[in-house]
Amino acid sequence: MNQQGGESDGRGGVEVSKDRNGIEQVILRNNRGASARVSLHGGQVLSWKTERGEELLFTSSKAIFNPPKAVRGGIPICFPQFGNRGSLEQHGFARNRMWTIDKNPPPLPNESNAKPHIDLLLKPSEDDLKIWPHRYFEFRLRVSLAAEGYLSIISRVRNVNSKPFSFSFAYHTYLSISDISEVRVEGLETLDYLDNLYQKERFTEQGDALTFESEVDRVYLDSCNTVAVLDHERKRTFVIRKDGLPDVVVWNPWEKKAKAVGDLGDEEYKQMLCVDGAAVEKPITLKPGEEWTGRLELSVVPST
Ligand code: TA6
Repeated sequence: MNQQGGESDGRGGVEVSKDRNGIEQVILRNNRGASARVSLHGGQVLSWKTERGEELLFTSSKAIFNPPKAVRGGIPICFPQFGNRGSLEQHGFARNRMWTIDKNPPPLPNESNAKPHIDLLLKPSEDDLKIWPHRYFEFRLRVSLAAEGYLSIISRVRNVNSKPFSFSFAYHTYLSISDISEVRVEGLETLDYLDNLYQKERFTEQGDALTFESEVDRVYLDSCNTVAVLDHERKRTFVIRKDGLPDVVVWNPWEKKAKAVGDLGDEEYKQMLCVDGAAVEKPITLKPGEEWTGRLELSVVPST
């Protein structure tokens, strides 16, 4: 068993390598052959595969793998700001920074170290403190892969010794789907949502599952902690479980917006859907010494 929970049979485990730009990335494998890949750039999960090697996350064919821009796909971390309301760049700076491997993280309660996992750490640079002053934070990220193949991401943000500060957050999760017309989302029925297409005006979702016929860019508020994304054609359902993340962002750019997004193929809106565990409407406030934990667990199950 190596220090990050690698398994003895040599197939499961943790491997540190570099991508084509020399950026370090970590590959997690479980004993059944499932895998996940995390880049130290942005702490971004870039891949999550089943034991049959099937990719479950979307990555644009036009993705740019050159820092500081975040790769279009996988699970970029939006921190300390979700969206473009605020003084920071869209979705904050964490996804555009180099993280480090945290070799001696504080213990995580209720989290087994036996699973292949990696711990990453982000602290504010001098430049970060210029654009987000007096916020001395430590952001610890744990990505792990369970024996059953589900992916777990745990964020811990601690106010080290600053005055109280607030932030918004999202795991910007690009799910790979067969076709946007074949997909529905369950678990958001009857919730209120802020609609980005109508200046974040508040609406209420009707009573049945969410399906897609045009651009959707919404923040569903105070959702329950489980949301399901059913892909009828692939006969599989993504199950998204979250904790510490009251909101759910749902985004599909549809045809017109997809053409306007330079690092997204014109037709690729059909193969992706973002369903993000998030904390947007009510930013999280931390007093000195306080720590927030946001957990996300993604699994995929067969469904008719
Ligand atoms: O709601 C998700 C969203 O804020 C959309 O408005 C769209 O901008 C998307 O994020 C992608 O943002 P990005 O900065 O990654 O291009």
